[in-house]
Amino acid sequence: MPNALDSQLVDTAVKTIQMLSIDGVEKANSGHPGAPMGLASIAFEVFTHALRFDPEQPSWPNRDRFVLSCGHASMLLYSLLHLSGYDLTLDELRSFRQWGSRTPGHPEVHVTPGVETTTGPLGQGIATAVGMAASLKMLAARFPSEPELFDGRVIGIASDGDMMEGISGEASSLAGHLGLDNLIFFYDDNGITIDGKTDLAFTEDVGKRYEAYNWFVQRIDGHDHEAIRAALDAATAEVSRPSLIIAKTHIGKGSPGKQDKSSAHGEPLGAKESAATKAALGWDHEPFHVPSEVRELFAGVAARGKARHAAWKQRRDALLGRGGAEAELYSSLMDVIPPADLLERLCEVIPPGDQATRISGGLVQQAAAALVPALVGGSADLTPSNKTWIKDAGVVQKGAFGGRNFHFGIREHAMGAFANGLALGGAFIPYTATFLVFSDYMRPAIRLAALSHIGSVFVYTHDSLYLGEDGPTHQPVEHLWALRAIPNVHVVRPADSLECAAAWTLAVERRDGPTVLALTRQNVPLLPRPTSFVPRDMLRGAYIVDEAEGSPAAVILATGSEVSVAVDAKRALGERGRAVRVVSVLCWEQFAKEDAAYRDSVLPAGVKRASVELGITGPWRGIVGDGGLALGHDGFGFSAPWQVIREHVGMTGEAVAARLASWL
Ligand SMILES: Cc1ncc(C[n+]2csc(CCOP(=O)(O)OP(=O)(O)O)c2C)c(N)n1
Repeated sequence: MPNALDSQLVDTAVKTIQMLSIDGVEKANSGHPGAPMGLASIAFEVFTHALRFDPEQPSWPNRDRFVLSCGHASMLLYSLLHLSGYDLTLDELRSFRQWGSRTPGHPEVHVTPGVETTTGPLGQGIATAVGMAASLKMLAARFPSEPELFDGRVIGIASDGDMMEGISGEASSLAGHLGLDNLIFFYDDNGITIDGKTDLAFTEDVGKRYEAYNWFVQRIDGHDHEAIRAALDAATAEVSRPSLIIAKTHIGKGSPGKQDKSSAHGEPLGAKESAATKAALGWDHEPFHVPSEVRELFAGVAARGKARHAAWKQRRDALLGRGGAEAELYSSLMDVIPPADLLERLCEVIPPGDQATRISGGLVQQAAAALVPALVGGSADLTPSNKTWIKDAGVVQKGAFGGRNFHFGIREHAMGAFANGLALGGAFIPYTATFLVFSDYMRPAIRLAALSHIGSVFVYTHDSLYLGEDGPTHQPVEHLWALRAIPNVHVVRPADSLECAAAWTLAVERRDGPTVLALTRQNVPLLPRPTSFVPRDMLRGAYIVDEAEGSPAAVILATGSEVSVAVDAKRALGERGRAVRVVSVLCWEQFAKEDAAYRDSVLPAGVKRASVELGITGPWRGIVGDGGLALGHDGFGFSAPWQVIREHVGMTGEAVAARLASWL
């Protein structure tokens, strides 16, 4: 750790951070100045005293990660990234919240160098940070010959809002259980939220709660630099527990009219208050001024980081130079390149005959895990139902991070964010698992994965009313479309075992956004395929699984368990002299990205369309168009054996054929 700096210089640096934040918000005439003003001292100490980073190479795998969970304080982060030497100019700070800038309203990981994760929806940041911390521990465990290769930490700041959100509790409980001592969070205990004082709604003892989670809890004055540094040092020295540093701070610190008021939270100070603040703090400079001594100070920090990075590279090169299993593993984790013939290899393991896609999916996943060491994950206490356990690969647990399986407990929301953190760690392809209906419990994390281009894989079994006796509380109806409605999410619903091989291929190969796998509880038949069938067509998202004999009177689009129903209906229609084509829609989003010629060849213009999917029909109507037919189920489900439900919802081959025949 560096020695304490000259206090005058520290004071100037802290004011610089505060002023940049005020100026950015003022210029944008929008944003949140209060938290950055109150957090400037903490952020300064984090970046200059604790954090190990190389601003010129922000993706150094063993960098310490900084996570601003209260993303609304984004100007704080942008100010620090600029001062620290990241590729973020003063002009970018001047363009805060403007079109095309690298300084959007809330931090976005794929937009700004140095931003580690997208934050703004409160609670997500700290939960994602837990996954990041675990990923570093898991990397360390994989390279025992170089114990310091992955000793990076995750340091973050969370606000009252973060602490109130349930996801932070789920994730922090998991972090404490796992003993993630490389995770250090400040809690900005300023007692203020938008509506007023926190005690309007929040009176618990957060510290005691975190102690109960098995965190090391310290309490400090968040404007006392010595105390901040001491707390960071103690947190760093702590082994076996994550750290929470509860820092009492003043929102809007230094503003004569707004300090400690909720009015400091979400609106610019305004010209008058801004001038009053600068006068009160003795800051007599143009907006966006950075004193040269502050630049120098941060340049020194950057130089230290660069040197650390260089030393780390030597260690890494030594590991690679030795060759052998660790070197090989390093490359396969850092450079995830799935085998070019992944689909073909996965097709080899599919079971013969009828099978539930959750079971075939599990078998295929085993094979994928053997080929791709980066694949790690777990279930929210439904492992035996989800079939997602990686055999002979061990479990990740406190003090033993070499495994590949997680027990997430019944914490779906945190599980989703944790997976995103694992993916952002840069070395793993994470998957999670639960029932499809509970995707609702993790939807915000899925949305952030999509927005942030994170390749998490979300496995959902029990994907329809056919889960049966558990009834409507457990039966997804709107969920497939609710997930498809999130931009950049790929929803993959395989129809049979062979399509499970395609599903996992799509999921593993897709690294720029999340993939949802929807798998059945009940058996589905292995579909017969024509000799002309090209397995790689499955990867195009939709393909002709059963061609019409003669010119088709209609194309039937079906997904998952309804594809075999559509095939049966096609046969029944054929007996009545009506020729239809059956298209399996494995992943509509993938199909939409295929070239127009392919799409037209599968779904020719001018041919009538019908859809068959056991869920809400509304969105399908846009696809089948005027005059089209959408068969599904618009309502909640039923508690009964699945075969009984199937009869009642009219999803047998005969019933579907009858409805298609009258429509045709
Ligand atoms: C999930 C979620 N709900 C609501 C909001 C809107 N929001 C932004 S900040 C905030 C609360 C602000 O209080 P606090 O977290 O204490 O931040 P501070 O006032 O200290 O800046 C709210 C409700 C949000 N960003 N995320």
